[in-house]
Amino acid sequence: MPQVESQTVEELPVEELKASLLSLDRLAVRRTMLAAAASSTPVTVIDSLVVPVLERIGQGWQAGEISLAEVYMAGRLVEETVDEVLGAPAASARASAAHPKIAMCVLEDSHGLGKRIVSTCLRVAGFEVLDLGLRRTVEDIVEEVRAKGIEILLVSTLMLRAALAVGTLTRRLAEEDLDHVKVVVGGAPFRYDPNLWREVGAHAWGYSASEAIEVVSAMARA
Ligand code: B12
Repeated sequence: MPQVESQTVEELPVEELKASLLSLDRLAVRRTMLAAAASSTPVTVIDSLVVPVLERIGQGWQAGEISLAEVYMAGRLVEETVDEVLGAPAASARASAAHPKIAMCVLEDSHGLGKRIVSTCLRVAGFEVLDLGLRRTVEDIVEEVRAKGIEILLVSTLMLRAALAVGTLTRRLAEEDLDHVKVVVGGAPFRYDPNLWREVGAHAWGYSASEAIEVVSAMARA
């Protein structure tokens, strides 16, 4: 059974957070997330509380029980508190000559919460991550990678169409002699289909923010 200091993952207040988000109770959302973070680790709160709650809300929307406006507001309320839960990145989280140059973007779509959380967690873990933003096209990214000398590119995609565009991205990087760049992917389509990352030519994928840290740490050591 996964154990997170004094609280097990099963004890995290999933229903409480979901109810607070759906009733737009900003103070209760903040209180619940910060209380959970105080008795477990910030990354666990994200991976085992916040992401599953947003997923449940998304399923409620698919089932026609929750409106898109409620999904939107839930995302916004989480965004308001997420940096506080994760804490400020350590002063040591600066560019280190020993670290490869890392960047993160959202390809094509506008679901920005995963990028924000993963890049903050990487910064907390001591990596500097250049933010290439949301709704980027394949050609934008190829240009940024070349201009900025990126060595590890993290791509977050939440829509299937965008996940498939990673295939075009890896092909274009190879055509431009940038195939030494390691492409790491994550987001809902890769969670639904565990073979998709290989099919689109990525070097690795991560299920969660903690897996993103593991993958990047292994690449930085290699
Ligand atoms: C919240 C949400 C929204 C919010 C976005 C708020 C925001 N600021 O981001 C709003 C309401 C705006 C929205 C809009 C839409 N959405 Co929406 N949305 C969601 C929902 C419910 C949760 C996404 C989320 O924020 N999760 C929380 C974050 C933290 O989780 P995450 O992004 O998955 O990130 C975690 C991991 O995946 C991983 N990770 C993420 N990226 C990366 C990258 C790397 C490199 C690594 C290693 C790891 C990693 O680490 C993170 C932390 O653990 C999902 C459902 C789902 N299952 O994901 C649908 C979902 C993504 N949306 C969907 C759709 C269809 C839409 C809309 C088209 C709806 C519409 N009709 O307008 C629009 C499109 C907007 C656009 N053009 O981008 C679909 C996509 C389906 C598909 N096949 O493409 C989903 C899957 C819902 C569904 N099941 O139908 N959405």
